Amino acid sequence: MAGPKVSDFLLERLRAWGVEMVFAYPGDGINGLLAAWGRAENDPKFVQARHEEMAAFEAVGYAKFTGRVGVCAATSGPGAIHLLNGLYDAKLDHVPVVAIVGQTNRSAMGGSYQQEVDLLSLFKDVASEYVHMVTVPEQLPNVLDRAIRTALTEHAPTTLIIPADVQELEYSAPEHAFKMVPSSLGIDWPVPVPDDAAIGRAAEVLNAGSKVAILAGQGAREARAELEEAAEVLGAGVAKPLLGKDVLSDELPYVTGAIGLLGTRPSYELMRGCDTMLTVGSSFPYTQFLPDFGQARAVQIDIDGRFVGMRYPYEVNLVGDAAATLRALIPRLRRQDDRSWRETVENNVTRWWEVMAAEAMVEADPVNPMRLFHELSARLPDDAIVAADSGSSANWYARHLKFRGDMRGSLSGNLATMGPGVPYGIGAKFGHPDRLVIVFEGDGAMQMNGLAELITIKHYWREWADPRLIIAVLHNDDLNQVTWEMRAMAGAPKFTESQALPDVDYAAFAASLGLEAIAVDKPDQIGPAWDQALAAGRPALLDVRTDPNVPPIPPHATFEQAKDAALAMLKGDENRWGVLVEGVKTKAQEFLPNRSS
Ligand SMILES: Cc1ncc(C[n+]2csc(CCOP(=O)(O)OP(=O)(O)O)c2C)c(N)n1
Repeated sequence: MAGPKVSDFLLERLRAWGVEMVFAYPGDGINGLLAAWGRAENDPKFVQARHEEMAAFEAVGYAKFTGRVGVCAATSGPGAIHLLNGLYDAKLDHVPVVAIVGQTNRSAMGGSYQQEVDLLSLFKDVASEYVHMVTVPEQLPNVLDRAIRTALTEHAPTTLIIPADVQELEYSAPEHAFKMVPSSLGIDWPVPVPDDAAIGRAAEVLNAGSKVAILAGQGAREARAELEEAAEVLGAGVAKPLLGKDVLSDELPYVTGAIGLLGTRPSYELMRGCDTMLTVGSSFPYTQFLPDFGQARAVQIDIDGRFVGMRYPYEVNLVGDAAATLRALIPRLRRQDDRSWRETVENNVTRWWEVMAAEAMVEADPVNPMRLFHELSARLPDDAIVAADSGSSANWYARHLKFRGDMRGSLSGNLATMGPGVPYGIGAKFGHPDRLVIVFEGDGAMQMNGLAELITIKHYWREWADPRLIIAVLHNDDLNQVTWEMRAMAGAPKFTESQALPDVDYAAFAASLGLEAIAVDKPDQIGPAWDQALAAGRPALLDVRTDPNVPPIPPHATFEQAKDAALAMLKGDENRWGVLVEGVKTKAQEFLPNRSS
């Protein structure tokens, strides 16, 4: 009897690595693999997306929300090409994903054969950490194991190319022989900590300050207790870049929330006012939101030596595990007895949340998008998972959701691509079938990817222990983020041909798939709509008619940006009057009397 084929061994090896599912789409470049999947009784589980880009986003979402490696698979040529955007999302947000792709038979390679694309070149950039083609069976364990280990080590996408005919060869293991590369399973991690002298230099900088700001990114996720302790001792405030939104609870009075263009005013003020900065696990790129050069002395902690020392002139660059390095640092920190800076930060934060609540309740036509987020915030269970797409929803996600407990959240932080919202949600449900998952997405992103991927939800939701995956669509018939960016940055009016969207009945589409579908076009329907969706016992879509004239401009928008936006409107923006009214009403909330005092 013939032994297992290369494709059988590949699946066996994935199982041995603990891979439980592969997000994928078929094609004849991976027919051998599909046949093996049938023989393996679908273990690991083949999760069928509508499009390979969605399969890649699902793998990214799965990896982001579980911390495990995400695996996706696609056929040669067009299937492989479709994976790219999702894999770039993984690369830019530092997420471990392995892509397995087919290729034409070895005998046809180089012959401009049907669907033959130079995959090694195609994946060279996105999978720059590791991309290899398996051309003989003995290569397989090593190439697969290294693809997985490298993805986990470098927090990056890697790719494995297997020609169709190689998938069908009988597997033969590498021998104890010249030019053979054996391989073994598993990996155990070091916990790197900088040496004592470096910790001492960092402590000296931090102890010399009296107004300390901490910037805590996604690399600090496993260092929650240590961050809280360091912030307590130093009397610091903590700002969070978008991908670090779930690193520290927004209920802590000194956590200023998001930072950056989508960020909060207290984060902005924290960085404007500090004399010392400690960055942990973040390579937040927008220096204009950091202290001025020369204003603050700064220390950085990062696990990856390639990412320290840039973005700001740091005095001490510590390469180490966030939690372990903070644990080494904390005993060397002097408690800041003057708590006045901390009090200022806390007052700013208290005031900020009041402004957010007031802005959410400003009347709009028909629904203020901020209220959609605001009304969900208090209803979220402590272990909810939230994803947002790129678009105006990213602004409201950043500013209006108060994270606490074990909540997790993410979006396409660095690639900022449209379209990952729904597939991230699906990846999250496969990673955590027992947790509530919420996705916020614009109508443009729904038309781009989300609608098709609702079909994937219809296909699988009955397998999830808690079937609730709720998609909230910001239905404003506009590519609103672009409209606002053009107004604010370019001083240009809305260009209708580019930004106006054809109207679609999202609720009707969801209903046609058997999902709970709720249309909302009045503000007081929002709360009941969330309650209905949360109680539905099946996935739900909220089709919410949001007002495109509510400005997603940050509250600290510069005078120049405000002036450009005003000029844009004078140039004949079709939404001129609504925009001016909503902008003024929203902005006014900041200047109303302080209700906490
Ligand atoms: C793949 C991709 N194409 C284009 C863009 C540029 N872009 C960023 S946000 C946006 C508009 C999003 O519109 P929509 O999904 O309707 O959300 P809204 O801003 O209206 O809430 C566009 C076109 C992008 N980020 N990614």
